[in-house]
Amino acid sequence: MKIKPYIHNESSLAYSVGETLDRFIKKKQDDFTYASGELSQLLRDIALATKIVNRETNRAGLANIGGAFGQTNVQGEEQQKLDVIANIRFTRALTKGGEVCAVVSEEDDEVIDLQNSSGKYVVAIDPLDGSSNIDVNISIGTIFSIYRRVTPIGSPIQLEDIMQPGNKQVAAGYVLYGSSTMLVYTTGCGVNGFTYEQSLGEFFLSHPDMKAPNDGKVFSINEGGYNQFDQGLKNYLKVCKEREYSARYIGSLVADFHRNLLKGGIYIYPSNPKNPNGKLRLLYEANALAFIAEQAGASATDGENRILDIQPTSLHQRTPLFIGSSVMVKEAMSYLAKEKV
Ligand code: P6P
Repeated sequence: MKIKPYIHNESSLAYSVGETLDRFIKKKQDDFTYASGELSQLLRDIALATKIVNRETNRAGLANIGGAFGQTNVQGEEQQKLDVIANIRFTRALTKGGEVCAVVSEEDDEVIDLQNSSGKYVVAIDPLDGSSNIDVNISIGTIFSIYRRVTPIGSPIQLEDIMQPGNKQVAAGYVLYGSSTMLVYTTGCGVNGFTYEQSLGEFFLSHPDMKAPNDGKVFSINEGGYNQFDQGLKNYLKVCKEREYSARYIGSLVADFHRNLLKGGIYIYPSNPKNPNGKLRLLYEANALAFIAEQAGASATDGENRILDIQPTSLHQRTPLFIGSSVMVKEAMSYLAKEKV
């Protein structure tokens, strides 16, 4: 019997399709000797739900699942049908996956106890951020944070399992349903981006080891609220305009964040009289993107404090958000600080 070694060759006849998300997760798990595979399984569960939500967002207009659901969520925001669908898809996938004991969702007033006290993880998620953009075909996103529960496995979940600062995240990610669908995540060892190949139903590694430019020339803020901005913020925006930076604001956090992460820039959602703590939510928006930002060499603050160090005090608490290239975030904070002295 003849045996010959397989020799991988990049034949133009059969080009390599690249590394799938599944293989990447498995390979990274092998890097952690203590890893038992539950986090890997949880990431795969999220990826599965993402594929289903991707399919439904792509055909919303055709399947009569666009438009308003007819109720408001705990935020007082009008729920879109896809908000509700996405929330069901992710919660169901996390329940069936068996690795999660509790979910905090933008779409649910209370903590969702998955009745799985053996689950090691807690997930905080915005199932579909920017969903008001669905009907006008603008990019939307999913944002998620993963924490290890702090109370004993097998015991009922406690509030302390949920109210953890962002610096306790074991993983975080976002999905951008845009011109292509991308999943970007970190487990604390850098940031990697995967692009969804619809025809194969797989995510493939397309953006290995993502690093944000230290500085940038793009600022993302809704200047409709300019008159209510703090003077320090007005002073910073004045400098951006004097330098002829580009104003880019999509109205979809994940899309603005992703562009700034790749190209350099800062996204700002400040506090204002209508939203004294800003609009964005700490547990399932700011923390996840802040973890990813810092892992990619960028920064995230509330204008004064590092987002990841904020101790949550309520489930749906909001926070001002200054996130993106570290030089830009630092300079913006310096202008805010000058006005406070
Ligand atoms: P505004 C979407 O509702 C969202 O949470 C983010 O995705 C987006 O950046 C922001 O709010 C838009 O808010 O007040 O500018 O319309």
